[in-house]
Amino acid sequence: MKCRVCGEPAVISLKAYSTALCAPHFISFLEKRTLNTINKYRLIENGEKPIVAVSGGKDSLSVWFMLNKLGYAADGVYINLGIENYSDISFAKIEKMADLLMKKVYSFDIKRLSDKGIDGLAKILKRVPCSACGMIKRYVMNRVCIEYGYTTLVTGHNIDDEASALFGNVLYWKEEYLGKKNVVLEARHGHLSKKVKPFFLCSERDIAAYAILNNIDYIREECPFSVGAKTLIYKDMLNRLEQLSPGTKIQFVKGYLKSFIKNRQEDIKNTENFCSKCGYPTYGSICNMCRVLERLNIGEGHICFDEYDPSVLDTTERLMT
Ligand code: Q46
Ligand code: ZN
Ligand code: ZN
Repeated sequence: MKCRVCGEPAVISLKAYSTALCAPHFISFLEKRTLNTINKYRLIENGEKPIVAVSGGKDSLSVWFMLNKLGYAADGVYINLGIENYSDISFAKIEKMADLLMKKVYSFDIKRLSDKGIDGLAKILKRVPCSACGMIKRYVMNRVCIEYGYTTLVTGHNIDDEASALFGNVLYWKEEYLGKKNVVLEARHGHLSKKVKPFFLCSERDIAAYAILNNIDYIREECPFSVGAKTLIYKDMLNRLEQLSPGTKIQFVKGYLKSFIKNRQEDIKNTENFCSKCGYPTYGSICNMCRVLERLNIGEGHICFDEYDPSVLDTTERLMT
């Protein structure tokens, strides 16, 4: 197998494009594709200040690395879920990348809320961990953007994430979610940051290859709560379809964006209120996060952030941490 561009041995084949590429040409292919996505969908425009939601996994660390390489100076934001043998390792990978990029990371420790990790907190709230986690992440990440002046929250979602979430929503006709998913969600009312997904046309496999070829040190383990998740089953099914018919996932997601989204955006705008306690967007009168704070009997002061800033550490300090 030879690289289609230079004829050197290829390291990856891209079936959806009927091509194979060597390491340097694959890296530049993925970077160009991402840059085209950013420009075509106006994900990050002149004057915007992006921040990347980082988890320590391949997708978020790769998008953080790539954006900075492409000239988009982006800091990071991390939610420490307090999961033993997972959260600390994840944060160590994030710090390492922050040092390399010389970028700041804001982190929110979930133990600030109840002294417990996500599973303990979820039990108190009578929710499953992923539902509590999703709600807290959405709230906290949006709040970091607004409080620290970032205009655009970047996530590492890829085509496999998008296609599997869409598949699940269609399968159970979850109309309340259909139409809300998009490659870009615009900022609103000064209380909701813009949210973008520069990797939404890149596959998980391509991003893993990009991370490995760039020596990005990411956490290989998945979050323990993802085991048995339906989205993993959908991903597997869609991968099988993709093998039989390359390009299926891209068509599925692009088709949704073209035909479904336009009709739904107006409905969404009309159903949004502001929380009477914290002022952030909600669909009821009080947002879910404020309900959690009430339930735990704690105040808004518990939503605060730690900052890791490699540019203020001297070299010795950095080497010791
Ligand atoms: S939702 Fe669930 Fe993920 Fe949160 S608790 Fe882990 S698996 S990290 S995207
Ligand atoms: Zn080549
Ligand atoms: Zn609120």
